[in-house]
Amino acid sequence: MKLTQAQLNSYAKNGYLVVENLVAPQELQTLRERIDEIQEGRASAQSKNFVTNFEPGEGGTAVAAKPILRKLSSLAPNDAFFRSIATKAAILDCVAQLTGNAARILLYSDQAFLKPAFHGTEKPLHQDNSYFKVEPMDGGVTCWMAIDDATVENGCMNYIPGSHKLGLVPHKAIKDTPHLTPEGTFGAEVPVPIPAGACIFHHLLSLHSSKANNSPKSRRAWALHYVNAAAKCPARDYAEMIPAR
Ligand SMILES: O=C(O)CCC(=O)C(=O)O
Repeated sequence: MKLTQAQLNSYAKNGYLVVENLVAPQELQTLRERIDEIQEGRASAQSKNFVTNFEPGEGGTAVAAKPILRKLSSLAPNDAFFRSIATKAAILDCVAQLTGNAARILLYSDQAFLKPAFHGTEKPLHQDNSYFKVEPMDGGVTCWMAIDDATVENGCMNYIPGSHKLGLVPHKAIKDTPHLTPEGTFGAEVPVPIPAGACIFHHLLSLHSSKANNSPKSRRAWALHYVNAAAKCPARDYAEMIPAR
């Protein structure tokens, strides 16, 4: 899949790019079923080494029926189906073109961000590279995949267009949370609603956030973090080299 010059220009200008129809309806259905299976602690899911984080106040250190799963990490290295989606040719094509057209790509982390109906706290404004420390910073990209329609009401992504040109801005830890956020004002956040099956590719320096889901609709998404093989990525969770296309 070849991105058009207009798409490449838009990514260079804004620091993010929406590409629709990258995941087929049947694949989306299986993604939803697999996430439900993990959330509900069914046997086949429990044997896998997925990393789970629960909503604050909901409690729980193991996958259980009641606690609200906020984040689920390391799906691709632990499950062949998730890996097959993370290595879809059309996605890798986009990653390669947005990170310098390297012959090989590294998938170094993946995180499903789950906001069930009426649940899901906000993810404060941040740049991904405040966590990942990839060098060079444009050698990597995040692919944020909508598993449900992501709308303003259920907590879609928000971006500050052009903020990837600011460089890495200092981030501070938010007390009693796992989150980092920068101090100061950086311009208006623009909501970017996308339909299920679409992905937003964002630069590791793009400032972005998502708001709480106060709606009756679920908002499940999967963030896939890639670098080209030449980039250094000290904070990676795992390393899976995959040929770029
Ligand atoms: O999905 C969300 O709510 C936040 C995701 C995010 O911040 C990211 O993918 O970097």
